[in-house]
Amino acid sequence: MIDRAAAAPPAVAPFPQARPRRLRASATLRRMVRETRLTPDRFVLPLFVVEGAGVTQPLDSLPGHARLSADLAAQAARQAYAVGVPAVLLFGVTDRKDESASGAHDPGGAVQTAIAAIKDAEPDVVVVTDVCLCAYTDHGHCGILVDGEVANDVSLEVIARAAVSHADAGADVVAPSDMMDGRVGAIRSALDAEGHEGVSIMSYAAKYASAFYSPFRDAAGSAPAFGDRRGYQLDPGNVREALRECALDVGEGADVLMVKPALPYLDVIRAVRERFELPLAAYSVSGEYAMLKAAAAAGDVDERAAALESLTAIRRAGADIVVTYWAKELAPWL
Ligand code: PB1
Repeated sequence: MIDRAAAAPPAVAPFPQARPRRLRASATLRRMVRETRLTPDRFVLPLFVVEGAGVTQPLDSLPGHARLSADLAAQAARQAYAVGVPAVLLFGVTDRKDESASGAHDPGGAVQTAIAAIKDAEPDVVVVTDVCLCAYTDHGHCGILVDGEVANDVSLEVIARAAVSHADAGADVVAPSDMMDGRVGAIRSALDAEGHEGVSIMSYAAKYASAFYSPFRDAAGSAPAFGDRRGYQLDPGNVREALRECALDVGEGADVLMVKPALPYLDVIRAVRERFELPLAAYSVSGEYAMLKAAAAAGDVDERAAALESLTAIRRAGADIVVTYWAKELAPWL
C-alpha cells in the first residue's frame, strides 16, 4: 500500500531547510515577495459638493475633508489625479430637501455642476457619482415615503432620474447606494433610453446597515429623521444575503460590484471575490477613517502605518478598487 502522504513532496521543506525568515531579511527582499500591493490607481476619493463658488466648509467629523463648491471640488480632483488617484466619488449636500427628493435630479444641482467643473479641469479624471435620495429627502431616508414607509418601486423612478441627470452632466460612472430592490436594472434601462449606454454602474451591491456611517451622515446632513435603514440595507450578520444581492445586480447589468463598509466586512469581500468575476470595489467608510484619525490624534497608533495596513487588508481580501478618505493623503506615501 503506497503511503501517498509520504510519497508527495512536502508543501514546505522542514526546518532547517526551510527558513521563512530568509525572505524577510531585507526591505528589498520583502518588497520582491510582497503578495498584495497598494497603488494610488486603486483608490477613489470621496468628495462632498455644495452649491456656490469659493465655498469650503471643513468637516469636523472627517478631519482633512470639507464640503466644497464645484470650483474647489475641481481643484481637489485635479490634485488627486496629479498624485495618481484616478477617480472621485461625488456626494451632493444641500438644504433644499423635500418629500419627492426633487433636488436629486436638478440639472443645476451641486453634483451636476461639479461633474462639469471637474471634467473641464481634468477631463481624464473618472467621475463617479453617488446616486441616492437621502441627501434630498426632508426625512433623510434613501427612498420616497408612502404612508410612512420607504416605498421601493416609487423610489426607483426618482433614483433612475437622478442617475440620468448625472450622466447628462458628464458622469462616467453612477453608483446607486440606495439599496432599493431593482435599482440597477431601473438605472440601466433609464440610462440606455437616454443614450447613455456608455455610462457604467458601480453598484453598492452589498451595503450593510452599519454603525460606521455616522461621520458621513453628519457631513452630508443625511441621517434619517426617524427609524433606521435596516429595512433596506443588509443585516451585518449575513453573507449569503450579500451574495444574492450581488447576483441580482450582476443580472441587472452592474459593471462593478461594491461591498460597504470594508474593514468590518473582509469576509464578505473575499466571498464576493471568489463568486463573481466583475471588478470589485470596497468602500472604507467614514467611521473607519474617523476612528483611526481619532486614535492617531490621541497618540495611540501611527496613522500612516495603520491606514496603509487597513487598506492593504481590504485589497488582500479581494477588492480591486478601494473608496477611501485617505486617497489623496496616502498616494504620496506610496
Ligand atoms: O463614508 C460613509 O460613511 C459612506 C456613507 C454612505 C454613502 N454612500 C451612506 C451611509 C448611510 O447609510 O447614511 C449614504 C447612503 N446613501
